[in-house]
Amino acid sequence: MPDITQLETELTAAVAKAGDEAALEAVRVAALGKNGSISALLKTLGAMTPDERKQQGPAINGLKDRISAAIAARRDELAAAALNARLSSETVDVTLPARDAPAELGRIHPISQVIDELTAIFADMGFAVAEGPDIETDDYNFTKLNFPEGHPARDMHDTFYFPPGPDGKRKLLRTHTSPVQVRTMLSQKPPIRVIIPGRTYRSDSDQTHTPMFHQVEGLVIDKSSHLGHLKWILEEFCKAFFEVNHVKMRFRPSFFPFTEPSLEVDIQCKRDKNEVRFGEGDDWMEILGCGMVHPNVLRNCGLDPDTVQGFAWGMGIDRIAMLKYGMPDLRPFFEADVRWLNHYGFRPLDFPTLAGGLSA
Ligand code: 2U9
Repeated sequence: MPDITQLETELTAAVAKAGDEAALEAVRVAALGKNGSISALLKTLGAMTPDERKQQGPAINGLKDRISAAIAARRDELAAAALNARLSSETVDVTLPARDAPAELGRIHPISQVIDELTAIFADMGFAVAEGPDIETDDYNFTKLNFPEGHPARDMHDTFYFPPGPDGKRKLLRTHTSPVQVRTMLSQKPPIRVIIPGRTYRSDSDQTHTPMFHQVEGLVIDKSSHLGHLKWILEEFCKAFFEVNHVKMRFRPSFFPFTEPSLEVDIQCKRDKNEVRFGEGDDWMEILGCGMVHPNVLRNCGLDPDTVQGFAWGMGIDRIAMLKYGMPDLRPFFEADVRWLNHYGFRPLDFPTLAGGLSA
């Protein structure tokens, strides 16, 4: 007769020793599987006399039940231990400092920031923002703006032209945002107060010029808008943009085909080694051009110069961004270097407003 007590002791010890689910399964198969030790004992019952079976049957079945129960209990224990190990390895340390959300990690390009800043300033004065296509017709970019045929700006060396279309006419990449003002005058009735920030293109590339650059132009058309209004607007703009209380500006006569009279505007500044400061000093820096819209331009855009008049101005966004934020070189603006952007870029949720501060 097999020693049931001995087998039970061995199996119970093996169950207790099983350190993981796989080892426990091996013990179960060795005891209760088809060829297991308890299954072998059960098979002996068939060859026994009824008396022997009466005695051995309950003993062997009792062993089977107790070992099955021990295996089930050990399985629960192992599962609980595995869960506890996982829970303790995956604990979250709630005392760690919070990491920036993805929306906080990106940076706004200085050009976008400056466009947002000047939009906020001019919106406060009642200006709307107008937009137009980068690809323009010769008519809107030059002819309607009073550029004579053969004007140097129309030259292939200065302007990017497309190959002629089916009508034989060549489109071009706008060389200034002025065609948007033409479109505005053709589609809206005065009074008009718009600014047009946008990309412009000229065939020019050196340390201070890139083939694509940014301009902002402004246009006011009304019954009696005059240079006094223009001067006030530009002074208010410069004070707000450069965040200073006073600016001195100097208006010099100049020439543009689309304005008459035309003026170039300098702003008082102080040059300190590599730094330029506005609102102080004895130096001057040219920052924009402006003038009264030429009567020919008004006529070309469907307006009567005897009943309406207005003024316009234009300036380079890249240049005023460099001046305001002390960026010495123009080229990195267009190099998409994330290290430069991390240094000079702006936090996305600090949107510039006049009330909240432009660049704070
Ligand atoms: C219309 C009528 C008049 C826009 C003007 C300037 C003077 C000017 C330059 C500044 C630096 C361009 O970025 S820059 O190279 N612009 O000096 N722009 S008046 O006058 C207009 C525009 C459109 C219909």
